[in-house]
Amino acid sequence: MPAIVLVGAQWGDEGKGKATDLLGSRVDYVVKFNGGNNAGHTVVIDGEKYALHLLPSGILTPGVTPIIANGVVVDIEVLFEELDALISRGVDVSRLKVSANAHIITQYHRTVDKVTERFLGKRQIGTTGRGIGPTYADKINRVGIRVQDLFDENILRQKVEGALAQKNHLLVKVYNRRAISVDEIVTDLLSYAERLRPMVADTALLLHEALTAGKTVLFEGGQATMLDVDHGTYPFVTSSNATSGGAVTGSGIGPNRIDRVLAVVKAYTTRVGAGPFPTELFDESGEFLRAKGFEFGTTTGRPRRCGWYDAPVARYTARINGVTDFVLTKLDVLTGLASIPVCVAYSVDGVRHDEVPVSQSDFHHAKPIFEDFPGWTEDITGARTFEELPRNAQDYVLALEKMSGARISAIGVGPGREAIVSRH
Ligand code: 2SA
Ligand code: GDP
Ligand code: MG
Repeated sequence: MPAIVLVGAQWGDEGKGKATDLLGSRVDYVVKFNGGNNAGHTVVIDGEKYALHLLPSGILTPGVTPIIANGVVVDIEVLFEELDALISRGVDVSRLKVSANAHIITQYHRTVDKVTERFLGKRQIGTTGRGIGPTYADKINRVGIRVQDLFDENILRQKVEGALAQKNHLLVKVYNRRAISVDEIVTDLLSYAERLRPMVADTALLLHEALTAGKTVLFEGGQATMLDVDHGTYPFVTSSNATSGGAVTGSGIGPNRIDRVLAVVKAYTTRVGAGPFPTELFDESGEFLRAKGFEFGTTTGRPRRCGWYDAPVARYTARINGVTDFVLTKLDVLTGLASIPVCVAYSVDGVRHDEVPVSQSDFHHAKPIFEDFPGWTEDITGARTFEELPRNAQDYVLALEKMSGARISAIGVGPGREAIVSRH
């Protein structure tokens, strides 16, 4: 399997970090192709917990070359902080490559992210406040700063001037904030240039050469399908393409290079931030999932909204991404429930919808139609084969597989690296 894309199937935090880490020993390159330090991936190795934001999870696997590709937005200060934290824990980070075409998150992007959210009031997106949206907006508006700009002070200054002309107008006139100085930004960015220089590469060329040489490359999606700017619950989305298509534009490989598309899906659903979420629970079942699944944001610590599994969302994900396999995570969290509801379709104003409705207003008003499955009480964290799972857990997995449109090839039964059931 030379090129594998791994994406989130729901609204994020499905356990992509752990899935990537698991595949790590079988791959040569791990590529982050979208998003930035809004991501939060937790990987537990031998009881030690690693929380990664900007760096690809593959950085934890010895021998793997981690790549931050062109589709990523990079906060360089955060990049160095994360690298230093890993270095101090003995992780070899020397292979990391960063695309010369990746866009840079600056102080003004973070400021604009926060003031915009405040300004939106009740219509807030609930962003992570890391400057992600404003940096992608500048990219599309053609006033972004790219990694390669750090190595030419004249160009950098011109670009920062261009970007700040608009930003300062907005900050001063609309948001009543102080103007940001060009010098301040240029000096800050230049201070990172020398340390960054050896990591900077033409990563599209590097990946082309790697794939041509038969190397295995894993493209690790940040956020998830329902947060994708085109296919998610717009405007309650992130500002990048978190779906498998993003792996192509976000890294510079051709679509025909992709062999497998894995989607990581939780055995229930969570969401951070605002936006529609039909199966959301507001009762003690939601509390149960939050407490037992430890559903708090890795980046911001925010409590995650929790709900039951949504099969139409999984089917939508299978279709939009061309999913070949699902990795089902956190099945262990459901242990102890007498019965487990699964959303099989929606009712919108009394009309049944078997698929995710294209109209956002319909999705906002969608009421889940549930089917109940019997639960189990046995501890499943030690199971390593499908047969070792209790019958009701097996039946739950098989039912999800049937409804979700692709094979479930692996099942997470605990946070640790080893807590996985493979189905070949
Ligand atoms: P942004 O900051 O512009 O990308 O926010 C836009 C929306 O995207 C959601 N979003 C996320 N949802 C789940 N997990 C994310 N990463 C962190 C984690 C989140 C955290 O892994 O736990 O720590 O809070 C993530 N990143 C962005 C966000 O909630 C907005 O709805
Ligand atoms: P990501 O953003 O998709 O990488 O996911 P996060 O790391 O933000 O959130 C997933 C959380 O679930 C992490 O704390 C993982 O350690 C944990 N996790 C992953 N797989 C499993 C599993 O199968 N069972 C349990 N109990 N926890 C898991
Ligand atoms: Mg996460």
